[in-house]
Formats: sequence, C-alpha cells, structure tokens
Amino acid sequence: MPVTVLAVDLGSSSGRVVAGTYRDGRIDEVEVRRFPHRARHIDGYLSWDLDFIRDEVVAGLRDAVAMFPDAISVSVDTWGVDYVPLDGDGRPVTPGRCYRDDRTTRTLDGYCARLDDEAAWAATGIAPAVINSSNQLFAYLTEEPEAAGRTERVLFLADYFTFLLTGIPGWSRSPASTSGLCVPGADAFSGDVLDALGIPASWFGAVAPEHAVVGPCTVEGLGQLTVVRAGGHDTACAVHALQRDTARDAYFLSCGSWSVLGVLRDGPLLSQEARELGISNEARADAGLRPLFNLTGLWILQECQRQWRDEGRTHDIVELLRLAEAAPSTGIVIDTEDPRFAVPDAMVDRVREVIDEAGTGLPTLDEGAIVRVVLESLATRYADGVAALDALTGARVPQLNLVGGGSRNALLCQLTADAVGMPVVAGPVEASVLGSMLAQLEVMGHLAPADRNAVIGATASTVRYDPAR
Ligand code: LFR
Repeated sequence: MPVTVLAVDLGSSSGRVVAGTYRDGRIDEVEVRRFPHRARHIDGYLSWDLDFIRDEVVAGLRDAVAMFPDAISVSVDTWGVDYVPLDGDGRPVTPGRCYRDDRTTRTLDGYCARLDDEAAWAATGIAPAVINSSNQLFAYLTEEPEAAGRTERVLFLADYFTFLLTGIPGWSRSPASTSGLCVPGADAFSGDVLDALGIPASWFGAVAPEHAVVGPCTVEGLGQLTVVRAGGHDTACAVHALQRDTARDAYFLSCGSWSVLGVLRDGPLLSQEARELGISNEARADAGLRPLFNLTGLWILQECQRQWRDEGRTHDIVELLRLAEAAPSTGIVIDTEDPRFAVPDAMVDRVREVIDEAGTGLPTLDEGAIVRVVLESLATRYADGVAALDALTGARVPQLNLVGGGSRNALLCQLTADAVGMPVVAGPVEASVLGSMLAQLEVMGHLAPADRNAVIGATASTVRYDPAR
C-alpha cells in the first residue's frame, strides 16, 4: 500500500511543503508549495516574519492534504540557531530575531566576560560563534530586558512550528545541540552555560529525542496528520538522507546558504585540536553526532545576485554560472569567512573591496569573474576543511557527499572535487526533505532503518565529479 508523508522544510531564504509517497521501494516527491521569504528590520532588529511563514505552511499543508487525502504525517525542519520567546499564553513576546542581526556583536564582550571560548567549548562541544542561540539569548537579555522578563519559554524555530501544529512544546535534540546551550552530545541543557550567561533554566525543558511522534495535528482541517520529530534542524535531516557505509562513512557537505562540512560519528570529537580547528559536535536526527564545520556558503552569491538584480544587471543563476564557467580563473582566493560577508546588502561591493585588498591590481571584475572568485574560494575553504577532518579523524574517507541546493551547481561541484582531490558525489538536491520523509516513514512503522540505503538509492539522483588531477 502506498503511504504519503509531508515534509515542511524552512530555509532562511525560502520554505517548502513537499509530499512524499512511498511505494515500490522509492519515494515520489511532489512539491506542493514553495515561498520565498527574508529577514527585515522590525523594532531595529533584523527579524523573521513568522506569521507569514506560518500562514504559508498551513496553506501548503491544506493543499497537500487535498491532493493526498491519505497523508499520514508531517514534520518541520528549519535552519538552526534561531528561536522564539513565548509568554505564559504561548504567544511570541517579540518577533523571531534573525541570527544575522548585529546585536550579538554589540553584546559579545559581555558574553565573553561571563563565558570565554574555552569554557564554552568545554561545556558544549560547540564552536563559539556570534550566531549561536546562546549568544542571541544573552543579547536578548541584555538589550530587551523587559521582553525577556515576560518570557516563560524559549522554543527553537522548528519546535515553535511543531508547537503551532500541536499545541505541545518541546526541545528537539538537533536544534538544541546547535544552540550552544547543551552538554556535548546534546542530551540535556547545560546548567553551567545557562548559569554563566544568566539565562533562566525555566525557559527550557528536557531535550526530546528525534525520531519520535509528538502528537496529532490540532490545526483545523489537518487532524488526520500525526506530527513527528524527524529532525528539527535542516542539516540533521539532510544527513539522514545520505546512504551510509557504516564501515567507512564519507564526509558530507550540506551546501545551501551555509556550507556544513562534517563526518558521522557515534560520540563527540572533543580534543584540543578539534577545538582549535573550530569543530561543532552537532546532533544527528538519529542517535549519533555529526562533528562539523559551519562555513559560509552560497549566501555570498545569493546576496550578490540580489544586488545585481536591484541594479538591473544579470542575476539569473544559470546565466551567472555560464559566465563564471567562461571566465578565466584570476587565481584570487578570498576568505569567505570574513565577517563582512556575514551581513546582508551591498555584497558585490564587499566582495570587490576584499578582492582589492588582495592588491591584485586587476581591473574591476565583471559578474562572471566575481562568481568564479567566490566559487573557487569556497572550494578552497572546503579543501582546508577536509584536510582538517582528515587530521582529526586520522583517516582519509573515500568521497565527499555534497547535498542541498549547491549540488545543482556543476561548476562548484567540479571545483570542489579538484580542490579536495577526491570524488564528489552530488545530490540529492532536496536532502533535508528526503531525510525528513525517511525518518517519518521509519517512525510511523512503514520503513525499516535497514532498508533506508536502498530507498535513498532508488529515490535520489546523484552525479559524480572526479578530481581533474
Ligand atoms: C543551514 C543551517 C546551518 C546553521 C545555519 C544557521 O541551513 O541550519 O546548519 O548553522 O543554518 O542557522
């Protein structure tokens, strides 16, 4: 009997509702709704329009149920680190703030005075970063004390949407792990970190294991759906869509606005070397961990595209990649982790500024050349990351699995294979969606974990890129 599950996958530039029907050993996906969204300033803070996203999600789920009347379940995954503070009635106290808002930079000194990088790493196994929920909540307490005083609970974004669908609050393990507020392995919040930062422990509850049923959907018209925790964090879901060779796992690179590069492990990597290299031991959607580097990704290009569009220049990605492919390599490598690239707007100007600082004396680069510099620089960064993972794990893995939107970018995939010197297997594009569906089928008793590899193989198309040298 065919069975249909629904995945809600919310990225920081678009969201989608996708139906997946499992039959004959594979999943057929139908994208029911897709919507763009972006953060805007509200009360002086870069914030998300969560009401708009909620309305889109509910409309998408209603359409999905109309198209697939037998759909049995739904799960929501989102980008990491953002959260929603709720009052005693379960209503947001402030709009959901965006991790790219610069309030965390303003409060960073105060944060570090209470919890220095070494102590934060020791307590959590997560690389310190201004975007972490821990930094954001400290900024919230510092800059919005009145709102913080009215806050009863803080839910991570995926858990907030699960709460809207069920009325049941919870703290899923994968977004909890990414927050920088949990003990290594993320089975519980860290009392030491909460105390050090003055974050009320009452804002949180027990960490909930992923791959579990939450409860029935209470939204009108959607009562047939069981809401599942498939993996609240999008990259945790994406990793669940990888075919696994448990004897020798490949590295993964989840490539969207962010580039999340890592490896699958049962336990955390907590050595001094791992700390110095900037490893974050984030949780998988199943019981394990995925030590990784959280690197800047295609965000730089997305923002360049936006600027070029606003200026009435070439901004179509297919055309831009064609121009980049035709452009000769300038040999310029920029540091894609430069904090100037972390914030929105005027990205082309900032890329040009960084290129000029390299003192190449080249004439102003056109769109194609700029895109090429960005892609070559990302590939170089990935190669450094792979070398660091090799050093940490003491083993060279056989291939790099590149999933997410970036897997469609053939130039990036080839440049990456060349830079890392190992085959890149690109795809699936919608890895988070597939990972969510697989987990839901497992939780709902329709798929045995032992059959997952075969279903992934039958469902996901992949392209292999061999290194040129
Ligand atoms: C990717 C991602 C990364 C996370 C970053 C910021 O979508 O979830 O894993 O660290 O967004 O939220």
